[in-house]
Amino acid sequence: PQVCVIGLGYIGLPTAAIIARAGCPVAGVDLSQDVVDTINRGEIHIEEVDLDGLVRGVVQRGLLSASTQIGPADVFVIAVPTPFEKDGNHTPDTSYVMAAATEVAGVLKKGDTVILESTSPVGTTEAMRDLIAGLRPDLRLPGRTDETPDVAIAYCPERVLPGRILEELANNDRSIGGITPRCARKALAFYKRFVRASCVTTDARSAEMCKLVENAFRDVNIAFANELSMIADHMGLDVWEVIRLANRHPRVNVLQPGPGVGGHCIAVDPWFIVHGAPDQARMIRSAREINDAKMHHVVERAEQLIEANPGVPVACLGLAFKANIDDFRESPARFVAARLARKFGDRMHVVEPYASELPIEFEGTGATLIDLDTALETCGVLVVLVDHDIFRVVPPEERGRAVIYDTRGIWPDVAPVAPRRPGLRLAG
Ligand code: SAJ
Repeated sequence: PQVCVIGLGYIGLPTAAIIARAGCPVAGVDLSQDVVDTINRGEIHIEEVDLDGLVRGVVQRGLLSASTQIGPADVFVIAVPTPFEKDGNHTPDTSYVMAAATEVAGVLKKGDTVILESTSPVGTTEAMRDLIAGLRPDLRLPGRTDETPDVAIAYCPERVLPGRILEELANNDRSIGGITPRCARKALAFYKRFVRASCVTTDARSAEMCKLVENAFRDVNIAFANELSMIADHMGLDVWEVIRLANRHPRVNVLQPGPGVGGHCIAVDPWFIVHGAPDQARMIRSAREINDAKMHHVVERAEQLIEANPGVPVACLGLAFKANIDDFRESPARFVAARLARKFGDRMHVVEPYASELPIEFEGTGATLIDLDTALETCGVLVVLVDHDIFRVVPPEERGRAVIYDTRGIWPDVAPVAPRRPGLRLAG
């Protein structure tokens, strides 16, 4: 089939490339002319392991091309962002999905399949179907006719980890939710072309909820670890030691505390559940609040430590939202470092091997980007914000004299005592 992938970002571009590799011609559509031009040159605008070679190959073989304009296809895959509104209620913003569906409606023909992949609130796929129905009264749409519908509509979320996207796109199981069972079967036949793992069919609403539940599950578990770290801080306990011990239980697996939860999924998706069932989703809401509060807790603790060591140069280690990636968006490390930079100015330094310059909000603060060796030689206070491998392997003797706040627990020898008294080391 001719495939059209709408949205060529972190999910859409790798998905388009993998479908093309499986031999289907793919037309990618994106709003950005820059993105489109880059892909048509066989290049990529995002960082992802092995994606550059794959995209170059499928573009050269004529299997993938990009455009700002949509054209006819047999299968449409929508992979556009679904943020939430900054209105205080975290209202999901499905306007990009609906805009994409409007474009699809313009070129849709009998026999086509439309698949939504974007993480979406429960009911979005049906809302998309209703929108298309309004725009295309000439087509019989699934769930709205007793006769065989003219097109199939399904929801099929991805569940890939940044840094492992290509591998996980092919090897992770998928849930495929059809508006009707027939829609699910049509989408299943499509995914079987490039997914090696199991594809499980269900209804669209269950598949929507399944994606939200996966990320809420992780958020709640990280919130448990972050709450523990704040309890341990209050009680003067070593949270890492307590977790190490507890995890020796065969049925306990506490996750790792950190400076908060970042990325574009785990800190967002649980709100879609809360928004859909505000009175019932109590723990899921608390988890979000706890993980957000952890960022402020870390800022406060770091401020105390820095103030207790007047005049001493400080290095924040890491800006990325998690270890060993170059993605600085929605990053708690970046939030903490920027707050400290604003407060402590040119005493502040940042070490981020994955960055070539500091993000915009550091401008005018006086803070500078330095390398790890310089930080270890010149900074008397180290605040560990990201667990990059390169930080993990620094031996104790190279950070011997520094006062350390290790929010990720990468250095087991660092005592996790809260900085209630000047000069004490802390962690957690
Ligand atoms: N984190 C901790 N402690 C931990 C684990 C993670 O503080 O023990 C933090 C990380 O540092 C990071 C954040 O949580 O700031 C999220 O990182 P992550 O590795 O848990 O997840 P993401 O955002 O990279 O990818 C998640 C994955 N979802 C789940 O594991 C349930 C991925 O499979 C999804 O496809 C992705 O969200 C998505 O696109 O929804």
